[in-house]
Amino acid sequence: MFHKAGSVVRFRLFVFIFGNMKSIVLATSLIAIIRLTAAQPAYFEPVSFSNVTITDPFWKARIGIVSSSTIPACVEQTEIKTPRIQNFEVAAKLKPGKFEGIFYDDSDVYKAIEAIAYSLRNNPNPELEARTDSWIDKIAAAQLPDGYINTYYTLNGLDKRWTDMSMHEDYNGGHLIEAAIAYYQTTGKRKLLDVAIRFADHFDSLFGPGKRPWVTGHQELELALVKLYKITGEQKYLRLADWLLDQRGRKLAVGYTWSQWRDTAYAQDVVPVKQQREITGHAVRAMYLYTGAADVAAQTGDQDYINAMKAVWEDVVYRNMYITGGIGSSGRNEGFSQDYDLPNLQAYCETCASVGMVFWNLRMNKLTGEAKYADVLERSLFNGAQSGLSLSGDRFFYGNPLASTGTHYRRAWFGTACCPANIARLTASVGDYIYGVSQQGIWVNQYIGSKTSLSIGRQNVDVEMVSDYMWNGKVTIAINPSKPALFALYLRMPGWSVGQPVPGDLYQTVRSTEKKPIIRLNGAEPPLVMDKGYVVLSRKWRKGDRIEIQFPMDVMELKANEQVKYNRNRIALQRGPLVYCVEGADNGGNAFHFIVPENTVYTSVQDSNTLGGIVKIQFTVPALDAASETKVETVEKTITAIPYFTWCNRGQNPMQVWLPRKFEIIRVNPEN
Ligand code: FUB
Ligand code: ZN
Repeated sequence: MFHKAGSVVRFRLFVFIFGNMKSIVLATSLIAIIRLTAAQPAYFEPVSFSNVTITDPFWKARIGIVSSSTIPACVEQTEIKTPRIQNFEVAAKLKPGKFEGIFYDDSDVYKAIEAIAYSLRNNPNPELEARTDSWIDKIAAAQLPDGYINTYYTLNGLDKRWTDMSMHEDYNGGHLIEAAIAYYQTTGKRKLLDVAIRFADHFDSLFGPGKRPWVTGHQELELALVKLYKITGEQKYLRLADWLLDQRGRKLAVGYTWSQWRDTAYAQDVVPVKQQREITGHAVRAMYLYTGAADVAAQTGDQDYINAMKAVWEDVVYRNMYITGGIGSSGRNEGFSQDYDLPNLQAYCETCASVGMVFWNLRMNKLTGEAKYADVLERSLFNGAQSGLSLSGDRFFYGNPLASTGTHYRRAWFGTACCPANIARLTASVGDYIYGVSQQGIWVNQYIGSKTSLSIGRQNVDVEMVSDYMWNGKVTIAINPSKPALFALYLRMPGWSVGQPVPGDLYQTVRSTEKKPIIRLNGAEPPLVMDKGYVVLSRKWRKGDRIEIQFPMDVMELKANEQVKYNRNRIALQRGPLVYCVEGADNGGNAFHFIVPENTVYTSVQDSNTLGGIVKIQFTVPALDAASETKVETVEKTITAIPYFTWCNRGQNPMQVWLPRKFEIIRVNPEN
């Protein structure tokens, strides 16, 4: 299986070999190049959102809200309410002034442009495009002749540039590259892409083998360079990404300072990436690092990266992930602390970290062909990440705790504003996560209603998925090849639908269902072959073939591993892919006044009038009679639970995900 970029590269290689076969030096470089392009180990290539039309009512509305509300909020904050664009104007000498804000603020401009690019593809908007063009003019004007671009250093002293790893010059540059590629792909305009290429070439001229050492202070450039390699076919960017990864943990980078966070575990810089087996430090840095490593591995086939990431992934999912798919429990380092240290009230769970989980798990899924990665992706996407964006689209969570006494609230913006544009770019491009394609067939990784048209070999296949998966577990997929064609359809069977919601033993079902997914092909139940968590339907497909799936939607009770002290004698509710919580707004202003005994009966209630239309879960259980938590006189009360991602859309409220079994632990402990 070869990627497009691989073909470009191979053509260049051909020209190179026959045009220049003169010296041993060239032959040596060729060996290095071949090593970087030979292996293409991915099981499938994800289908880009640009080839996927979302029809799913939930996700279509969500994408619409991003265009109509989130993007305007990002634009207003970026250009009008904060001096982020102004910094570029001042750096370009278009107006007088000084740098204002934080040294990584340029990245918010780039991330907003990336989100705008995806949004423009979903919802063309000439006015927004013109405004973005004007931003790009200012960015281009702020670039120095040598390709350097960073408004903080341009305005605060270029003599200090590239001396301090913690100052995000690399991170900002990575986001510039991602934005430039996205904008080019949507609009065909390459002004920003040329800025990004000049920046990458500038970086390449300074750092690399035989040049200066460097370790990215906030990983991001690695994954961006792989994207740049794919779009340009230029090997040097892939080599640079590989080299940057290889720099970590070697303490080679002498001659510059690390002004903040001298603790190298914070930046996953203790041991070389290929030897890493444990998750440490800052959660977003870690996610972007492993996403970049997976991207390099997908191009080079480097098994050492894959082995390292498999081990680190297990450390995340088996011991350090919240039931919501959120990660990074500690605000101290915005990241990981000890295994099983997963407090609820104090959970940090940055929105960007869940977004990063989605990025990384897609890569792991495609590298291994294993559904468990798409399971975790789904968990983070539907729960930990989506909770970061309000239903109105213009209010945001930075942290996503699993309990609140009512003090947590959604904000219009943040001083450090990484999360809003991150959740915007993820949501606008959610189509990236649905399908994969390989020579063998089509992979259905997420059950999000959509249409796409794929090529398998020389065969065109139209796919249409109608999905009520999220709320009622029902999915219909129509497969329409242009001519009858033999290939496999890989249907992910979500772990939650077959009794193992989360890989490993961090969370287990206390009460699940005996029911299994029901799959029908043209009305009959086909023989089912399972491979790595996928049902594989291999056959000659014909126009009009139709698959129907009904996933079991009984409410599941989950318990946490006993080592998670905060969740002892507590259960969490999950229905389909959604984790639920109890919020005061539905329960007389209280969320901490009841217990959930064993054998509680749950009823799922479709409610189109609440929170944009949800299925809520109701159950009648013993609750405290009075608001006073000292008076333990109980009555039966009907409690309503809502999907976790929808909480705090009706003002500040108490909320909890992990529900107590016993009255002794009913109070919320501030340490939790
Ligand atoms: O440092 C840039 C961004 O700010 C990180 O990704 C976030 O975690 C926040 O620290
Ligand atoms: Zn963030």
